[in-house]
Amino acid sequence: MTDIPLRKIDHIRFFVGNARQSAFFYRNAFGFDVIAYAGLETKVKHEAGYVLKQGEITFVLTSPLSEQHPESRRLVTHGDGVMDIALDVPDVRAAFEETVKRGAAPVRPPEALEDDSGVFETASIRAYGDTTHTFINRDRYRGVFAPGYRPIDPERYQTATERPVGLAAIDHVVANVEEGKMNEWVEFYRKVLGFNQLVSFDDKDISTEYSALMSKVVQNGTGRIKFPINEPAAAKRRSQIDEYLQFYGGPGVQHIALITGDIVKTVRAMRANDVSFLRVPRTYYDTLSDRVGAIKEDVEELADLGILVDKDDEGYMLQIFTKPVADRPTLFFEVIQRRGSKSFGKGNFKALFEAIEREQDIRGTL
Ligand code: TYF
Ligand code: FE
Repeated sequence: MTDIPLRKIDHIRFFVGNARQSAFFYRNAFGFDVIAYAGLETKVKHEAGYVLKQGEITFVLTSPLSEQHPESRRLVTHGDGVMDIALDVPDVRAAFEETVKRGAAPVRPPEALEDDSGVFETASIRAYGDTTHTFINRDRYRGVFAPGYRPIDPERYQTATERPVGLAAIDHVVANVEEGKMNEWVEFYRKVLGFNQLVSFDDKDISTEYSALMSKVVQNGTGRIKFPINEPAAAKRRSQIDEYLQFYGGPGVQHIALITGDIVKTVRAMRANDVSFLRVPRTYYDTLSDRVGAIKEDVEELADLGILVDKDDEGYMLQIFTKPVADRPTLFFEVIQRRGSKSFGKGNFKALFEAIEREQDIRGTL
């Protein structure tokens, strides 16, 4: 199918129990600036919203202000998590009408929201589980984020955080779907949005002794938007994907990978801010040089911080994974630096999944 013209991921919207406190976390631990707010003080009655920015990354955190909020049940079903991956498009109506014609389920029809700052256009379709994609166009909008939002009160937060973390952009956003559904969702992105399949990992690539998963990556025509899709695969013990599906109460966003230009600096800063990362055994670093050859970074330093390295024929990449950021073992983050490689770290899957399984074992969910 032909591409639906998409410019980039505009923002990721999280639905959380206490947006005020989540904003504090993403600001002080992840290094985001809190730039805008919506809520009772801005005449928004049903929810509170905080807009956070770092580099090109925009996160929006929303919480319902009463049970009457149409999405309030999400919190019981899913806990905190991603509700929407918003896509910046040149033409909201065309994107909505064409994707619905190709089989997408409509969630909200095209709407032009207006305030003193101009016109803000939006429309939404359903993706996996309760996750949606909102098409957004802000070409005729000059406001800080969207109607209802005002710049954050400087009494509340100074714009710039004192300790820069250096996260720059979203690299990919990963979905977990039920067993047997991965190919259906790959087809959805191909058919409905005109994405291409980039790579595929089967259970042989990524099974450890105990558990397994399969994964395919779809991307848009420009390669700027990448969505890996995982499903659990049968194995001796319970897959991490099954654990996610149980605790999230269905399919949803598993992890968001954020690009940095200097992963050592970024991970140092996040660790200093008390972000918890997964650890692989120290022996991982004994064979690192044999596996990836010469790299610019100091291997001792990577070992101290727990940063993983993988390479392909175009270069290498460095990556690390946080532990889940909520009480449920659901959403987590990846920090990634690319030095030529376009890969997803296949060479790290075994060490990484074993590290995840050690956490599952502690939780009693393996
Ligand atoms: O996005 C990816 O494909 C990599 C690898 O549970 C990965 O980050 C895949 C599944 C998973 C954790 C990491
Ligand atoms: Fe990833």
